[in-house]
Amino acid sequence: RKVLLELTVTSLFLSLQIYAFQDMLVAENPNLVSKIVIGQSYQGRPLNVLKFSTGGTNKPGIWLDTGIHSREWVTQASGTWFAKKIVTDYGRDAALTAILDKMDIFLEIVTNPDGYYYTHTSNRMWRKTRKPNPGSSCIGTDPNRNWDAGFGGPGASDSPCSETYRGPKAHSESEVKSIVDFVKSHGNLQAFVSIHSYSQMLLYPYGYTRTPCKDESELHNLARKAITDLASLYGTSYRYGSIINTIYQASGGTIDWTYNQGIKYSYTFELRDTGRYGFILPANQILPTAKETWLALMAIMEHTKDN
Ligand code: ING
Ligand code: ZN
Repeated sequence: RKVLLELTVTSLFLSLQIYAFQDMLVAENPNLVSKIVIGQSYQGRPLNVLKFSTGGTNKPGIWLDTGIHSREWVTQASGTWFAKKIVTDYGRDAALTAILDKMDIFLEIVTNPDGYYYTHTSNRMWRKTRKPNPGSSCIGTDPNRNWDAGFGGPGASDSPCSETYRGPKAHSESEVKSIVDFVKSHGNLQAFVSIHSYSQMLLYPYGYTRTPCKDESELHNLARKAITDLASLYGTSYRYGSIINTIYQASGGTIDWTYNQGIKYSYTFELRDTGRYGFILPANQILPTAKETWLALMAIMEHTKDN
């Protein structure tokens, strides 16, 4: 019991450290990093977005989010590593410097903070938000079925007890609506990358329909380049393709909505592994996962800059 309590305290401390880390990064790099609070979670936690910008107004933007599903812990850890990588490489790595000279990068690391807290305190396998559902004892909505893209269609559930519950209506979850409002008010995002685990896949729209998206061939070729770069580091093998053809049909997904908003380079990653450890990926795989994923992200960001 004492060991369990200590583990809980330690991991809670580590999750709070992500907030402290973000503020420290801003304090240490005021000319490059700022923090935007785009809203608050159902339980009142801030929805923080790190903005990496070298100045200028309404530059084109690249969005990255991790942890929209709370149990996918390697994603929040990788997001934290990406933040540090950006400030380390700016001014040193020519490719990242060129990207940041032309575009701003937005990074939401803890996209589902109530769920993330819950995975540290009560149920390591929690996926959804933590908003109660009236008339049901089951809690939470799947924030990757809650977007207004094929909402309510096949590939999501209307049962509040399901892990893929779509919610009472599109954008009912403040964690989702806050991103929707941000995307609309920004108006110039050109890439949107939403990071999940696990399965080792790089996916593009659509998930709700078999109709290919109009940029399919470009997105397919860029995905191939990105996963080839990813594999160059440790040989990790990824599959790639549209959501519906590669993983399964899913309606109300994040990147189907962002793509339909006109953000051409809309992708979802499924990071390591392929199921041996699944969501409980050992900590010694965090750094290799973050480093290899960064190569794929760079491929997507460079292509976005040049197109
Ligand atoms: N997988 C995703 C899920 O939400 C996915 C797969 C990606 C669906 C993009 C729709 C859009 O089911 C995990 N592991 O969450
Ligand atoms: Zn997920």
